[in-house]
Amino acid sequence: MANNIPDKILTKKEEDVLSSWIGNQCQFQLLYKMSRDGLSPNTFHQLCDGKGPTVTVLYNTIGNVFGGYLSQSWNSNNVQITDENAFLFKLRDQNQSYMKKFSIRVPAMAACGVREWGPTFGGRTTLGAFLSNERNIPCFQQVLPNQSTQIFDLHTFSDSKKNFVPNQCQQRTYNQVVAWLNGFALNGQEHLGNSYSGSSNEVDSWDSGSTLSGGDFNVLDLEVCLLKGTDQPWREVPLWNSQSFHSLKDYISKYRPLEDTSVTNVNILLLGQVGAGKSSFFNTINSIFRGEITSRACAGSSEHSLTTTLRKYRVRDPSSSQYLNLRLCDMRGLEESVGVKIQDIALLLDGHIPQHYQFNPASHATHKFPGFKRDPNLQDKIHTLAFVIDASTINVINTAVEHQMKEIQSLTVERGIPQVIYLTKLDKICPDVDNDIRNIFTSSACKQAVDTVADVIGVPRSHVFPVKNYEKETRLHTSIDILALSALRQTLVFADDFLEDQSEFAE
Ligand SMILES: Nc1nc2c(ncn2[C@@H]2O[C@H](COP(=O)(O)OP(=O)(O)OP(=O)(O)O)[C@@H](O)[C@H]2O)c(=O)[nH]1
Ligand SMILES: [Mg+2]
Repeated sequence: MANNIPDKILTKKEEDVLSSWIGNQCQFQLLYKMSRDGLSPNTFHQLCDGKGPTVTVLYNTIGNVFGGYLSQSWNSNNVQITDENAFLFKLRDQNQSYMKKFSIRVPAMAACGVREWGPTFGGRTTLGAFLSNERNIPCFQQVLPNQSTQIFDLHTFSDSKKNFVPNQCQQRTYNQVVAWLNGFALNGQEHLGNSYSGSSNEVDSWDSGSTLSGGDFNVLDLEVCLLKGTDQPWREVPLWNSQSFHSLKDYISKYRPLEDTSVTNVNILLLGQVGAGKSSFFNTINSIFRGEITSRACAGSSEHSLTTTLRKYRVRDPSSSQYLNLRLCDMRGLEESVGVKIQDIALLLDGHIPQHYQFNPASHATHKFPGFKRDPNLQDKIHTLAFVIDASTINVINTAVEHQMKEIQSLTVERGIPQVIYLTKLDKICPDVDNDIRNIFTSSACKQAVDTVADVIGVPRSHVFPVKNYEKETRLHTSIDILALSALRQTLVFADDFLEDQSEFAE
């Protein structure tokens, strides 16, 4: 075995990858290092309990580097640790870079805080009963009575004579210990695919037989690092995995407007300043369902609004060969001089304005316009208003446009139409978000933008949805999809609220 073992297991690049998976740029502060502190559950708990979010990293003799992240503190209370953000990872396989993340599937069984065990990820529902029934037996015998009991995704070690614990570990140099021991023979076990996904987020296929350790529990070192600078997210962070993506997409595919009404599709009006990203939002949703980047709605930058007519876009879901039960209504952007007549907005909200209506800054629509609906019904109305706002310009928003938005808001309030805000271009205000969209919920710049826009428009912060439209990307990204679908899902919930109100009103 080589003697030139590096002092620190993780490279800077690997720390950065872990930070991006965690969703925040973190500093790694060493709490426990087996080659320095000895192989002892007691010492591990003394140094790590109650400290905050940590990563545990193992470095085995065949060159695999793997471990787990826990956003909750370790403890010694003999309880399961619940953690929605936890994940397992492999960073190197036989010394080759192999960066894969395995997300949590059962947050209630993310980890075990047991005095006699080292870091242990995963668990079993009967753990509490198991421990209390067998209180007199040393813990390792309880959980490892025979190795066929497959319970933990990653159990590192427990208090056991089976562990080779070097008594004079601290007095020896690191390389001496390594050379002498050929690694610490841990009595841990690994069964990836129980509380944690057995396949990496980066691929959808099941990595059958995939392991973190490659079957080798002889480790050259095991480190537990405290993560500093992990700001608390300002909103609940979604699980950025394909499971969340599919459940959001399924919800929207299967969505049917409230049954009590005659409405078959809900109309969501995309309204906002020129260039805010209205057409791009439709393109983003359309791309997600089509499975590739599409650009049906013309999007781009121009002095005046690129979109000049009303388009009530349908979105086709190729997986069911049907259209979604919603229409995304894209319209001309608000601007100081040319703009849209406020009367047109009122007529649009009430369902009078037909598809392809050309907004005319000089005059508003009348019944003389072809297709003008004299007696619109509930199906023709707008059921939710989505203000699309460019986060990079909210502090310099034109006062005339702000005034128009206030007027439009009064019109929607009078009619009881729910309002949401799609806050776009957050990638332009925060480099961390530009780097990785999953940083959005820990970015203070994004939080500030959400607070400001909620204040300026006058809607609750929970109605403001950060989104990132497809613009420079050439392929779909799960995290971008999750943001856009989350915003659309909640919009549909609000549209149903409106329909429910309307049907009660009609009784
Ligand atoms: N960086 C970034 N650019 C975006 C985002 N959304 C839209 N864009 C870009 O902003 C520009 C304007 O987007 P559009 O979708 O055309 O905006 P619009 O609101 O439809 O504009 P008008 O139809 O002209 O009123 C385009 O160049 C888009 O690529 C986003 O989330 N991030
Ligand atoms: Mg447009």
